[in-house]
Amino acid sequence: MSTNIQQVIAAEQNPALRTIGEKIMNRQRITPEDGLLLFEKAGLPFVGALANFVRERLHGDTTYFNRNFHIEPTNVCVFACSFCSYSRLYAHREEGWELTTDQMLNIVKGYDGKPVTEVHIVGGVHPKLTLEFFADLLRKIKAHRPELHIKGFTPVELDYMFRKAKMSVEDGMKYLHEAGLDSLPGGGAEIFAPEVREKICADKVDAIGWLKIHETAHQLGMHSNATMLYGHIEEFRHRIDHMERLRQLQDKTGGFNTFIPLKFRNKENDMSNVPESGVIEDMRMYAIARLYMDNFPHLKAYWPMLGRHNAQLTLSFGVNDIDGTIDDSTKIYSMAGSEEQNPAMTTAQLVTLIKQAKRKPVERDTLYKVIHDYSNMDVNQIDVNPQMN
Ligand code: V47
Ligand code: SF4
Repeated sequence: MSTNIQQVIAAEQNPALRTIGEKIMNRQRITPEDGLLLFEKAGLPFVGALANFVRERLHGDTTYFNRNFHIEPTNVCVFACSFCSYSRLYAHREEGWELTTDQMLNIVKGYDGKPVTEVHIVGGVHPKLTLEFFADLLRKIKAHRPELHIKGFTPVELDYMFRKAKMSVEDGMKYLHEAGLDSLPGGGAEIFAPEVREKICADKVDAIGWLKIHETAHQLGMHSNATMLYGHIEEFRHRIDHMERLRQLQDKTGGFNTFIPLKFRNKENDMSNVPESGVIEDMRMYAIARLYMDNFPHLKAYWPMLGRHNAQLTLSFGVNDIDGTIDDSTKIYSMAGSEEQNPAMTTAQLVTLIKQAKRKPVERDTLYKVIHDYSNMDVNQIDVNPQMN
């Protein structure tokens, strides 16, 4: 493996890129300037080979997925992010949806007897859905199925809930954690740089607020993920600034599990005039993320956003996780024009997708504990065993 990567580095014409390649090979951290140079000058074969080298050094061929479903309590939202195809303003709430606690509990009960390990709860910011409402929901889900991991709420939702309840971030996070919240998903981060944020999501929690909520969760012993919405009006330097802020917080807390670059999709939103990135740029984004985020154990390609075939391709460009079965329980990405209009994959389909990429499919829980290694299992065996679907 190392001989190949040495050959790739030696064959690179640009001496500055060769120096970056050597740093990566020698486990040295690359700087923001190095990251910018990779975005500006490096071809996909170069960053791709390096990212694959790092991925295999960390995880070999292991590629994780999980069995999960989403609950989207509402798409009514007080904010008006211009990239969002999913939300409806409070003034037009009759066009949106708003689930009751019983309806959400019934969704959870619909998975009784099925081997899901995680529920992902995220939605719009509805002014009437309070901290107390969500704490009650968490308690009821845990009372029904204590072992189900609840990954829920972005800092956008949390910041609004805490402020309305007049609670500090510390007290609010502690309260929800005690009610049953296990970890935080990565959403709401978008692009941290204020000059971009004010154009695409001016009124919601800023970078400092987002990072503070994740830091507080980490201090409570909770884990979380981080995302970056890329491929719209941001410049490469904004991507580096975003990743650098996350890398610094991770140095401090070690609480992030996964970094998830999210490709901007441009259907039915106020940024439909902005073209979507192409596949080469997508793969370069994943590869450079793997090289830059050296203290993030995992890099995830979220298949409902990227489409399953491009998600499969990312497995050669640094990615070691493709998220879960989903079971057609999320609308954020289909409404934004993803090719996955009804995102759902069986365990057998996920295993096949990973095996086709010549990787080793491993089911994980939210915290990356191995649940089952499918590398030596025939996919037909999965279908006949209902416990595995
Ligand atoms: O913050 C909204 C993004 C995010 C669009 O932690 C869009 O495991 C592209 O964060 N085009 C929420 N992206 C989803 C999210 C997430 C998803 C899956 C797994 C995890 C995890 C987290 O969705 C938002 C925003 O960045 N988003 N609209 C759009 N048009
Ligand atoms: Fe609301 Fe989230 Fe959509 Fe922004 S991205 S409008 S905060 S649902």
